[in-house]
Amino acid sequence: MEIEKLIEEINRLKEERNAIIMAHNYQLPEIQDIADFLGDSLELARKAVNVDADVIVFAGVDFMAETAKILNPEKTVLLPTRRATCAMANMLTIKHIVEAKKKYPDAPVVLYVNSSAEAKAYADVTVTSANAAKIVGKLDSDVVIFGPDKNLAHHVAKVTGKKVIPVPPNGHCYVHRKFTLEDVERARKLYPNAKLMVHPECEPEVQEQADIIVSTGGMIKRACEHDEWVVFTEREMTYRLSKLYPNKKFYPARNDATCIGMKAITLQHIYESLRDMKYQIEVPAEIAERARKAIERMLEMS
Ligand code: 5XR
Ligand code: SF4
Repeated sequence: MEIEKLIEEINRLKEERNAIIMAHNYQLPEIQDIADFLGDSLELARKAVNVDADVIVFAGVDFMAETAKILNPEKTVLLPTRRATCAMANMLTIKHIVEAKKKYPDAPVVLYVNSSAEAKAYADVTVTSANAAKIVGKLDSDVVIFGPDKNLAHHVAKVTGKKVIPVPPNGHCYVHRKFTLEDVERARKLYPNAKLMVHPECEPEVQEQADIIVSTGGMIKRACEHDEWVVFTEREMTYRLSKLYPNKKFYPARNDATCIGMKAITLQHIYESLRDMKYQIEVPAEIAERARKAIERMLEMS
């Protein structure tokens, strides 16, 4: 189908199904352009609670769609393709958590929202990059089990002074791990007036060079502070920022920092997803209930 026709069909099906499209900031430009809401996973999941729709097409990766489903159990949540998955979330297995728990039975389990629903069911509390240090600081324990992002674990340990046990031992995001000090140097040479906004999933040595360390939601909030930025996160974030702030300049720190799971979704998938009502995200009730408790605890504590 031609692109105009595809968009027309998507809009027609959206009305027919009483559906809305939510898209993460890393989605392809053409998908960002048709989305009803854009944001990071938590903003989207929270937004989903307040919308009057029966169906949510979630253009993002599986753990984000699961979080939306957990917070909106009565709505139908569709993931446009099963290939939209997060390599970092997939690194953490229940076995990692159970084994760490055996070694440190009194340590609370703190999980980054970038984790599966099943893993969240084993967590005492979930965190985002923005509130991780604050929440760990508040917990009544000097040792915490933390996963799956080792870089975020490192940041939390540094800020709180607590002992942080990373699960798995080397969890990371391959997209954010691409950024190196050479990218920082090149950015400074090419764009001497720009400031650096760096995602906390980047390596600690890159984070140390940042002007601000922020999630994608934080990048949007804080871009107003300067006119020119080099952006150390998934490439499409610069599309999102440029659309929001047409008078500012945003440069991707690397053009090859793209997330395969995010990029697996196309307009064609979104159309088929609405046409065939696929792929429906289901979280078993018992897991959903436990995961929801960990998420709600985060919302209370942050
Ligand atoms: O998970 C990602 O790759 C992106 C992100 C974000 O900044 O948007 O980290 N996901 C968020 O849901 C995590 C929030 O701290
Ligand atoms: Fe997961 Fe990294 Fe992709 Fe985010 S960018 S969805 S953390 S693999």
